[in-house]
Amino acid sequence: MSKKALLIVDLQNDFCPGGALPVKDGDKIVEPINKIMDKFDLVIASKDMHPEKTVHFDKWPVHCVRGTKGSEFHPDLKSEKIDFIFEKGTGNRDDGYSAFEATNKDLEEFLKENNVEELYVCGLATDYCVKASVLDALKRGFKTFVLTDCIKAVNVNPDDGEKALREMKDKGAILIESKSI
Ligand code: VGL
Ligand code: ZN
Repeated sequence: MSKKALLIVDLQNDFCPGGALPVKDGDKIVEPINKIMDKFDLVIASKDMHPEKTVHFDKWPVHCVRGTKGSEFHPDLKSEKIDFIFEKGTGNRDDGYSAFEATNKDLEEFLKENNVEELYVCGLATDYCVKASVLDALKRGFKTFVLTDCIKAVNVNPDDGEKALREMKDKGAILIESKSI
């Protein structure tokens, strides 16, 4: 039987208000995500997990450094329901935006071994790690859904989130709201 997995991207303190690289309203998606976790065969998450020194910090403020509070999940996320955590951006020469770049386990292999054919993606941020993960999932042939009320964008430029959504849709992602799960 093919399975459905929920992928929660980078719902970490540093991407929420008060964090080092805050996404506006990043914390607002915790509740709708908590509500849908039980509807999936598998719940997995990615974590941005950087070393203290990395080329990534030439472009971004220092965030999600391994061992810091900022790298932990938002405290209200029901993280005990997460079956596996994929760490990415762990080297000092890569950005590691996509969960498919995880270094502690190969996400594609994991999904195939678990007969996952449908991947539902939510989390932070729409215009970077969510987008990169969704496009990589599509390239690998997964039926890929984006939960539009369970994502938020960094919006370095004001319409980056909108553009990212359009690009994901154009490349084959299915945009849905969490209430229709
Ligand atoms: C992210 C910028 C830098 C993300 C990670 O999780 O979307 N964005 N590192
Ligand atoms: Zn990062």
